[in-house]
Amino acid sequence: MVVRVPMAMAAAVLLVVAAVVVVVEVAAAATYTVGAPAGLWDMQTDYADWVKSKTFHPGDSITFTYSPELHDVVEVIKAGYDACSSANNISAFRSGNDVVTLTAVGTRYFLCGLTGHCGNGMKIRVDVVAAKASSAPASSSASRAAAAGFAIMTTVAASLLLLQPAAVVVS
Ligand SMILES: *[C@@H]1O[C@H](CO)[C@@H](O)[C@H](O)[C@H]1NC(C)=O
Ligand SMILES: [Cu+2]
Repeated sequence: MVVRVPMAMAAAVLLVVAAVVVVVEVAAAATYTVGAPAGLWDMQTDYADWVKSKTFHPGDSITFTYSPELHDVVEVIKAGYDACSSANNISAFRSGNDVVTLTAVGTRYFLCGLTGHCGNGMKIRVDVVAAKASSAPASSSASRAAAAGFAIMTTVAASLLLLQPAAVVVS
């Protein structure tokens, strides 16, 4: 079978493929509301249990949602987390809707600075792992691999078209 494809069309196909690959990458960044859907940033939620079902990657973000009259959010280092101390904190939030971006690989620690709350379990440890080394769902990895493979195949095909614009034997 012989197909004639103008160079402009080959270029358009390349652009579309590039756009699809970009969309797939952007869609990979996730936003999580801490404790949701069963809870929020409160005194009831088991945060160790909440993080267990999730894999956080650089670029993802977590949102602490709570009443500022009842709680706050303090980011601390491991020592502060272990001791429930916000004395040497990294940062503190109290808007009631605090968005924290997990910018890099590593472990982040947050607690509620109100007296007794951290001791009652209101603290969370978030492990941020590299996207490639993750246990991401197979479908997500597979679709990314498929998109990449498709982009490579299309690039090769388009290159052939550019070298030989008259006609290309497709099969
Ligand atoms: C965070 O640490 C600073 C000192 O670096 C302290 O003044 C502040 O009270 C702390 N914030 C909280 C909420 O504990
Ligand atoms: Cu609290």
